[in-house]
Amino acid sequence: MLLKNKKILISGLANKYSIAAGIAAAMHREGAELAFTYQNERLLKNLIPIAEELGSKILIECDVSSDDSIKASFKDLNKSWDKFDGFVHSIGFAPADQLEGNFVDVTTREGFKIAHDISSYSFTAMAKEAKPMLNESSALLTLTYLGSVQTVPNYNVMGLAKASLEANTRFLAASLGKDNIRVNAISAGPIKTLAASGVKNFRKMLSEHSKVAPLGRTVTTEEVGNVASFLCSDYASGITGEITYVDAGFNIAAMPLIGYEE
Ligand code: NAD
Ligand code: 0WE
Repeated sequence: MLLKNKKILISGLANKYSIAAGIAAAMHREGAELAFTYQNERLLKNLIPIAEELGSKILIECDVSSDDSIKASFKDLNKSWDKFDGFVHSIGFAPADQLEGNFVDVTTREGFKIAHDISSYSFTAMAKEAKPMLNESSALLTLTYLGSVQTVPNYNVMGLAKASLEANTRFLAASLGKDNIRVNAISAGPIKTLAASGVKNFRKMLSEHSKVAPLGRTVTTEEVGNVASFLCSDYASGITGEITYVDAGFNIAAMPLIGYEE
């Protein structure tokens, strides 16, 4: 039981395919007490039965595009939890028109602003509001993607936002270290979630991934959840500011082995 006696807030659970759902299930299995935020009423419908199964009755609306909404959600959480032990930030967004076509042609000032606001600044904003309620030896976690450090077709301005999110992870780790609050990120391989479902040629990306990755396959939300549980547990007490890849090894391979075996 990695997370016994830990209270952890989970954001970004849109449906059962969400990475946040795999993380919540693993954390529940490891003994954590959970609370959830959801973006809007529409997504609450999917969340209710999942939270119920994971023994949580704390469901709070939080639209990270609004400071007022973020503030109100932590005030709301405070009614249930006096103190807690960390949160998972599993939120990313860019307008759909930013994620298709040639980077320099499709990227706009407004698209850039929204991608960075929702996908990176929101992590800082949540840490700011959570800080007064966080116990000693808390842990914060976010989800990033390889597009932060290498180009990926169509990922475009989301790659820049993820680069910002990874720097955000390091600056938050430096900032909160004196309070013994750790801050880490998981860089997950591609997974067919709601956010991925609108993406052109995503199936092709999954099959390319399986060809290159040393493990010869993609990863599951459960595998991401297991690493998330470890990073938020006291077993990871010496790890902060780190980007941990959960991608079946894809990021270390320059090309597939296929055709070069003896
Ligand atoms: P998902 O669609 O299940 O989750 C994305 C979540 O972001 C949703 O729950 C949505 O409600 C939330 N969100 C968007 N705008 C918001 C706002 N203004 N306020 C509050 N919440 C908002 O997809 P996912 O793939 O599980 O994505 C979770 C995280 O994992 C994202 O940061 C994504 O970039 C990252 N990630 C995904 C993959 C992948 O291939 N699916 C790979 C690596 C990293
Ligand atoms: O971070 C992500 C998802 C990012 C995402 C996806 C969407 C689609 C719907 C952010 N905003 C939106 N906005 C929408 O309107 N991933 C890592 C998954 C992903 O998305 C891609 C990928 C991969 C991988 C987009 C293009 C290319 C590759």
